[in-house]
Amino acid sequence: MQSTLIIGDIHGCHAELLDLLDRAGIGDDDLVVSVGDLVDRGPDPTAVVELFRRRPRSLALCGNHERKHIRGVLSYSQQVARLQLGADYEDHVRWMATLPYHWERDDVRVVHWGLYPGVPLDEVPEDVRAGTTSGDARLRERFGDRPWYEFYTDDKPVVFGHSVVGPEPLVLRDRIFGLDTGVCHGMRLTGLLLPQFKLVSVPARADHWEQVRREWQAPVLRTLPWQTMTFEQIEKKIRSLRDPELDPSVLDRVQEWVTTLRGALPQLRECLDAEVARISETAGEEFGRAAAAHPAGSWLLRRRAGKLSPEHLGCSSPQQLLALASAFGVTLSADPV
Ligand SMILES: [Mn+2]
Repeated sequence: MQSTLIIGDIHGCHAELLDLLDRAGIGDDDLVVSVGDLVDRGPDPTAVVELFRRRPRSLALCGNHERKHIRGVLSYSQQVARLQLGADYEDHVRWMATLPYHWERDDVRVVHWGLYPGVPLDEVPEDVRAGTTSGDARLRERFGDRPWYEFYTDDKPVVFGHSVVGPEPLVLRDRIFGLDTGVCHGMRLTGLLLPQFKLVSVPARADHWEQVRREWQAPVLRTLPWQTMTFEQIEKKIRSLRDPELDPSVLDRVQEWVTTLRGALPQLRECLDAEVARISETAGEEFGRAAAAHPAGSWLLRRRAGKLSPEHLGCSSPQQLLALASAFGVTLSADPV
């Protein structure tokens, strides 16, 4: 008889996915359904996505993590996954955008996170089904601090993920199944095998997110547009990325880079002033024309007009400061990491 295996949040844990398919005895004719959150935090999102894209009898719902990629809202774990997915990233995200927000059959309902009990699933807002922050706000409005499933009284079983319930799945009244057992955090990957409604589960091979977040920190930081961010944005970014559990060395390097760049300002001010004085002397009335031909022309004109702050010389970003430095042949590192 054909089986259906509904799997909780996989989050890029491909080895455990294979373990689970094996443990559940899933063959090519069986149907594999993911509640969503195929990617982010785990070591191998590419293999997980490709498995669902290639396997004929498979289906993945859109989780809040896919939705972040689709909407281009990339926090740290999405920035990591974007690098992990590599050249195929855009293509995989286009595929994510085709995923449904729920799946329903005569014997079961599946959703990544929330629903309104008694309301048909396709009438429940997408963000509630996906479990985004805005969806959570809607649920709170309706149910207060109690989870939606405590209000679920239907006879039809409902399966969801999204909220880590611990290493063991949540089972209420034998028909409410919360399957996110935190495999990416070193707990377990859990599936529900139909038609028996039998729980199957395998242990995580490691606390993947703990490792992945460290391993990808430097590559992610390298992708940030440090040169064109303002110095203010850089300081803010560094503060927001400081995490006592992460290796601070990359952020320290960015901080040092900024300090070095800014440290060159007095020297650049001297260069500017010397050049303003020289051009004034040689060009006299023609200062404007002579200065405009200089690579630091706009700085010279502003400096002479008293319109440059002596502290930052009108350089609000590294890119501007580097341009000024290069106009005077001062060599500074353009790359922090
Ligand atoms: Mn999740």
